[in-house]
Amino acid sequence: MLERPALPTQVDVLVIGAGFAGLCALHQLSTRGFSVHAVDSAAEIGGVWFANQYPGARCDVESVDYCYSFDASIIQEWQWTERYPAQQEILAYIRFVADQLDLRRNISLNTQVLSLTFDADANTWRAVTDDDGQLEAKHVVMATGQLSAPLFPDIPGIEDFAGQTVMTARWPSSIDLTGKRVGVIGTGSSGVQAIPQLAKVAEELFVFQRTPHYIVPAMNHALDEDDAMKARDGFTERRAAARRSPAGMSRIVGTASAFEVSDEEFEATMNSLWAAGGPNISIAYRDIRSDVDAAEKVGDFVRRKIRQIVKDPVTAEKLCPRGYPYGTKRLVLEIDYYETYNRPNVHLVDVLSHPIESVTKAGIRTDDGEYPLDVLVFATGFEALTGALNAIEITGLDGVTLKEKYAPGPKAHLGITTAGFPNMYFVAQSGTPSVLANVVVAIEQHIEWITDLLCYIREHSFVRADVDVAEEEAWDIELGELIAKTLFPQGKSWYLGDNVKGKSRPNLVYFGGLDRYSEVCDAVAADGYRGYVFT
Ligand code: N01
Repeated sequence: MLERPALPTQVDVLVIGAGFAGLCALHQLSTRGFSVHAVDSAAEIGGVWFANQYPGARCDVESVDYCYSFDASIIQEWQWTERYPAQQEILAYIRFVADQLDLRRNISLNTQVLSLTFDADANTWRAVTDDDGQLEAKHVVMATGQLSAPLFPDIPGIEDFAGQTVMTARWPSSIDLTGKRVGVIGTGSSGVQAIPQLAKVAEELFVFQRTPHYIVPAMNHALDEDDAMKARDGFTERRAAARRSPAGMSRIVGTASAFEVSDEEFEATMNSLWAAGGPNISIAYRDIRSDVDAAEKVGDFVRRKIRQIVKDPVTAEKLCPRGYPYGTKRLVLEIDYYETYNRPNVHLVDVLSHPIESVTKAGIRTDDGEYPLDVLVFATGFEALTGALNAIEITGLDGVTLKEKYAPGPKAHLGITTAGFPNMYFVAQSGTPSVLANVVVAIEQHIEWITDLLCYIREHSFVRADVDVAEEEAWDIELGELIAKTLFPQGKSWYLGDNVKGKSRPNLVYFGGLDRYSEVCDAVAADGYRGYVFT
């Protein structure tokens, strides 16, 4: 029997999602005196860190930064054991936080919200859940995650496959790949993390690679007592710097151009950043993310590294990313990824040159042969930012659904509230910098802002907070202008919605940085929440 704690019938705030954002919202809003309840369709709290249990799943933000800042005792008591935390450790952290703050009593798990309908007379949202539960809430906080709706690839014949199919984003705990012929489709962050682990147990591993990604070493390592003490002592200062930074991490961004230094100096800098591990290669010089030639210089460096590590030159060339600027897909951090291709049981299949034609009963057929498989793993990504919202039937004013409104692309004032859907607030979703930043820092900024907004509404006895269409249009224009200044339009990525069929490059992400975004949000609040229309 699934655990289904009773839903309350009425609350001030319904929070949808019990991952990092949902728990933060639950805590902050309860602390400010609101009655709050969170629901999540999963069997446990944790959001993506509960869902993504594939072997090798790990965060690409350092553990000492990938955590909440709002509770001093949690900062003091929790001790991370690795530089880049594994999924199990992050989930343990989230559980620890929920228990410390006694959050579980206000969370209903195994509870999927099927629909949300705004009652314009009562100015409340009515939620209906999959077990016929009903709840009324004055406000709804959508903490539904950025990358929580996995994409199943559109390849003919998948239903004919006689073996087992698995998604990295829904990894079953029971699966045993020992002695199996395993195929993996997808070489983004999920695939790159899973492949070295799968290679250790599978008899044969076939990696079906379409676009080689730019991948750099994580150089993960254990953290000792000394590291933990430094992290605790420096936490407040480091977090304050993170909040003032574009990426929500305290880092030193190079001020020189990649062309102002000699080739020797460039190589030495890149080598030292490669050896240190992490994503800082991307910020070594000021123009790497804005000048295509500077990006290419870094791309050349990565390709040289691949050729040094991968022994078979044909495989090395296939792994070399080209044809799009460095940095325009999310940079992937790896542990033993390139080395894995030196194993005799690992085979790279270039499906860019030889496209997958179909999945057959026996395995995968490309235009130059068939690969017999026992298990097929899909690490094929997510419908970023809008996917989880689309899964709920959300009906706002005048019977308009969010799906209808968002069909041409999402538009929301500051990425937080969309006109016609009053009293609903999106956390760290489209139109915000969240996916380009340390998302936990972005979430905290959002929840603080939304909590202040709800307090403002309460103080003024307002019953409805909608936004002005002109303001959300202006925000969308700003998003577009910021995207146009970057190299991203020259590549294809989920940041632009390119991985979802039929999406016509909406302005999904705020490319101005978390620091600037926070300033804009603060100015809007200081101006009496400019753009909001209160009743
Ligand atoms: O998904 P992706 P992901 N045939 O979209 C390929 C976060 N995350 O789950 O590039 C063949 O990056 C697709 O190929 P192509 C992180 O933000 C973080 O790996 O479209 N291939 C691509 O290689 C990340 O960016 C962490 O040509 C197909 C792959 O599938 C985001 O989640 C860990 C295909 C999808 O890559 C998404 O990462 C994991 C097809 N039909 C995830 N369809 C960490 O914190 C898709 N592909 C480290």
